[in-house]
Amino acid sequence: MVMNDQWKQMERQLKEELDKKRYQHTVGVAYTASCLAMRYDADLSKAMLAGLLHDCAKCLPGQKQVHLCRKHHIAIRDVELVNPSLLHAKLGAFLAKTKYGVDDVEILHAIEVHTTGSPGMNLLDKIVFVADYIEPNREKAFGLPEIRRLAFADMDQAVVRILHDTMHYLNQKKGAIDPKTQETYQYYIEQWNRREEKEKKDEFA
Ligand code: DGI
Ligand code: FE
Ligand code: FE
Repeated sequence: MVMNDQWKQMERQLKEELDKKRYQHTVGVAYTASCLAMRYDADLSKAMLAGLLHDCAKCLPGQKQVHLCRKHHIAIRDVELVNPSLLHAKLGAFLAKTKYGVDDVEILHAIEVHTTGSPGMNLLDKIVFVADYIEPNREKAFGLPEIRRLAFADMDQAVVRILHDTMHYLNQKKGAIDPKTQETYQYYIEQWNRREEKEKKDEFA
């Protein structure tokens, strides 16, 4: 399905829904996700589509996002009420399904968890999560060149690094940390430590 008429129609619609920078970011994430899918043998079409739609709710004003979630019975947690920008991930998954006609549950899930991540992310989730952070139009995040290289060398290490840097950024900014972000971070740090221990053990075995 890569780049067929449905794709072009989605691009047109997104161009109207998003501001120019966000649209460019969105296309950047789609292509970066496709590169990661090539590298890690994931489904190319799914990665591109999830990347293209991941921020489809991002440019709606916060209060509108809250309103739409309530209207469609999408649960809002306290931290999301204080930071409605966190809502664009789950609202994005809802719009991807209802407005853009995507019914693939894996794509919808990757969109839903793209901001906080989630413990036990599958490959597609990780691809979108990482592509969102490293796509070529992103410039501000610290240490990007290294994370970009890492993303294509060792996906799990890139995930840990992104979560670590995001936590650091949120702590410095004194932004409310979503318990889900914290939980994801904890999960991947523990997984990483286990992997390192095992590698050490194997080395001396
Ligand atoms: O939508 P994008 O800007 O492309 O990227 P995103 O959906 O990952 O959102 C990025 C922002 O979300 C970034 O500034 C970090 C922030 N974020 C991630 N986890 C949390 C968070 N913000 C708050 N307040 N709390 C979190 O736990
Ligand atoms: Fe986003
Ligand atoms: Fe994004």
